[in-house]
Amino acid sequence: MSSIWERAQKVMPGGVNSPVRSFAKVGMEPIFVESAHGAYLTDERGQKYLDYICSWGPLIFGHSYEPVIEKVAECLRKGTSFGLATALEVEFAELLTRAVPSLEMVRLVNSGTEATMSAIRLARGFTRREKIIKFAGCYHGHSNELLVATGSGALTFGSPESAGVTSHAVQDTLVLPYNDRKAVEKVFAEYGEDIAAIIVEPIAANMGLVSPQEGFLAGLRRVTKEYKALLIFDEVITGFRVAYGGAQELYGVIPDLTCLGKIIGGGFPIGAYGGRKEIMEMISPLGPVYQAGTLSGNPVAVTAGMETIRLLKQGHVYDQLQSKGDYLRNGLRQIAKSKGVKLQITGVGSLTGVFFSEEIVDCYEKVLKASKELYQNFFRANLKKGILLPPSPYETIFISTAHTQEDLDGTLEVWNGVLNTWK
Ligand code: HOZ
Repeated sequence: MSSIWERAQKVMPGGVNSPVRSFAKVGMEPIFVESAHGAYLTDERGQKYLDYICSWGPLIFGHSYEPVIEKVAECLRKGTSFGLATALEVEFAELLTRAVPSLEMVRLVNSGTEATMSAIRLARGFTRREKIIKFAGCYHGHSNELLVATGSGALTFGSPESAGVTSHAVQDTLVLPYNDRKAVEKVFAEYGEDIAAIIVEPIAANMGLVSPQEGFLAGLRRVTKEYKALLIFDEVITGFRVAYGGAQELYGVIPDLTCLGKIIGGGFPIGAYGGRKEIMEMISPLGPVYQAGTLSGNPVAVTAGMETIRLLKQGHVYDQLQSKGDYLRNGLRQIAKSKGVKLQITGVGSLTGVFFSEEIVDCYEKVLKASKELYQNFFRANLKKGILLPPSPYETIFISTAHTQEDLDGTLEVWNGVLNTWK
């Protein structure tokens, strides 16, 4: 009988259902997960790993979190999809609009890609303009117009511009360097009246982790207001991750539209976009911007998301995650310094980036200059010791509340050993 990996390659492109799950770039077979609990994954061979991928962000409380699972189990018995409205969705929309400063109204969809794609259409419909600005290295899902100079899997596999995307589809997408306010102002001075929106990850988390420089987000807010363009925050990763109200709460910059996903589904497929009422009322059935979905707002994802968000509101989750993140980053910084390894460690709260580079990494260009090969070595050495990092430097390391002090200390011990024999 052939191995799962052999079977997978015969029936799925690259043996996976999303490129980031492939370990091809690190010269390995993917991990086929059998089960996961808390901060740990077990693969089909029975090998256990401390997981720093956390499903790429949704699992802020770790895997199979009992309070969420219980609510979902209750919900399943009542039906899994109706294709009709529910009181549950209303309650969830109320919860989201109370939590995220920019949301007056919200529309649920099924993924982050759908959320960003729909927000762009809405911005164009509302402003009656066609051009959009995105930043190099930001990844907003895989819709045609946003698949330009992207990070994440597209960059890992060497296709930041995808085949199959027509030049027509991206002719109105202007790509600028992240953290470069001047470049934004210049483009607005030239095309300001034609620009519908800027879409940005307020903390870029798909090219490793790159934080916004002081004043960058506020600058985007100012220039979009001046030219009556919309500012869209893609908070699919940062929403409910870096603060209860997302990066917009953390930095005090309120966009016109916000895209959400990941955490708001509590481990189930979901997405959402929302913002000012006058903009959201452009969406069908109220307005002329069409967008729809059979499974949108399905009770299972909504139940898991609602319980997750309720639990996030209680307790001191964000303080806890911030200290865990700082502990890991500071620990690694000290280890690297003591061994003379040139590392840049970036991070906000439970999001961390590791770049093998001598210079500060604050934009796509510098991300590309950091050593991909050294990161890949680091990944492989960690995996051998049971620590699962993202298999690409163009992704982010995630911590959940399930990562214990013991887990973090164990990780630092491994990093100390790995960097001991470095060079
Ligand atoms: N944003 C996620 C990784 N950067 C997406 C996960 C995926 O592409 O499968």
